[in-house]
Amino acid sequence: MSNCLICANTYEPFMSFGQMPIANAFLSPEQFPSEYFFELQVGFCPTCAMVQLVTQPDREMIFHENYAFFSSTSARMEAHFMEFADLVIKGYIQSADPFVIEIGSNDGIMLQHFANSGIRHLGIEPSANVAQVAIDKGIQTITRFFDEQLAREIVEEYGQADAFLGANVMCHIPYLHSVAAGVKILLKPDGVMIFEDPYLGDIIEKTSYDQIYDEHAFYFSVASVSYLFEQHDLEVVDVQPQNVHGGSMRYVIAHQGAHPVSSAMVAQHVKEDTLGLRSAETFDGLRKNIEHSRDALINLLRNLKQNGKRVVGYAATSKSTTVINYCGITPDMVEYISDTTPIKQGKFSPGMHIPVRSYETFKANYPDYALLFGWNHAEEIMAKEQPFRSAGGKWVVYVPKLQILE
Ligand code: JHZ
Ligand code: SAH
Repeated sequence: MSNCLICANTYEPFMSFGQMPIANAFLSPEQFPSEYFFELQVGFCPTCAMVQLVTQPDREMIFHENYAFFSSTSARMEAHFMEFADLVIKGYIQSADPFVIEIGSNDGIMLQHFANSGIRHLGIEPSANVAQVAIDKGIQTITRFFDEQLAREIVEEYGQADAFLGANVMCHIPYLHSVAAGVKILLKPDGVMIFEDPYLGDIIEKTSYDQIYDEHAFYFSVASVSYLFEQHDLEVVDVQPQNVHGGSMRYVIAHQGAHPVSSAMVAQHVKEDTLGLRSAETFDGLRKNIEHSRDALINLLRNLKQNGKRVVGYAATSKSTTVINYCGITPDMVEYISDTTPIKQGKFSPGMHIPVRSYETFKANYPDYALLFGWNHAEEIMAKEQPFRSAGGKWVVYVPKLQILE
């Protein structure tokens, strides 16, 4: 039995992935002996509907000055955050001298659009190396973790905000009550919080279990997010599904009663009941689907190895750490992983220690098969990798189900 981080009631984990390393802790051989592992377990709280990790490593072990994920590694995501900023500028900040805050602002992929438009802005980004990239672009950034205490300090120094933004960060923060309390203090009376994260409904529909790793403390639904904010006299007034990171949901939050609630909100609640997002049986089904997905992938990789095929991984994503370690994918099955991020290249993948090599290595000598760890960027990647296919290369994709694309 564990205690829910949102409503404090007890719940049972529905699945353990076994011992897992930190998803973004790419390492060198001298670090192998001291590599950190923890039991990755996930549970569903029947009281407030929140899906969550049972334990999460300390935040300083995950987010620090050598954080390996830089947001601006995908052209599709660059375009997505330009559209997000544009929506906020045109639709949500009407005051004379608006002030916009973003938590988890990373290398400035979204805030750069506010900075370039001369809008008062502030990024909150605890991982110093990625924050520095934003600072170098002229984006005002504080290198700290956001919580209620920091919210008080910001109000004192800068005043309240018109918009408080976050993408792929809220689900990373176990102390969400402190964040919500901070938002309550920080938002102007008619201000909005807008954030997006991978959506639980998509994870269940696609069996995209690789979204489950140390960084993701929560797997949100409209039901669980509504429950959280109601505790702080805030409410979800709109939801907008997003076609990124394998299916995300954008939530618009406001002070209770300050904005009308959209019909999309009402419709999504109904849809979630149909999807069974409040029912424990759904998660038993998810566990079974995850086990089938693992068996199918590992059998295929064993088979390819027996037939002497060369397989390499494409994109050393955080998600790949769960797939590789849960399925037991070893360096003799996957020769190396190609990745465009300099800080990951020359290192080894967490847990199974598959080498990470530059994208140029992939282009110089195509393998027989590329295992698409960046399946959420499939459209962007397939478009630029036509030459690989023309040369006879095949893709192995495992979400939503195992497929070989010739
Ligand atoms: P991508 C991270 O997840 C971590 P990850 C985090 N927890 C989260 O929620 C999301 O981001 C937002 C490489 N790549 O975006 C670059 C190529 O090599 O799926 C990166 O190393 N070639 C915050 O890590 C990695 O993929 C390419 O053509 O699962 C990024 O993977 C492309 C497009 C990417 O995020
Ligand atoms: N918004 C970007 C970055 C997501 S990565 C995008 O969608 O691509 C998540 C980021 O949140 C990391 O850079 C991490 O350092 C940051 N983060 C983690 N905990 C945080 C907290 N409590 N407050 C603010 N940022 C946090």
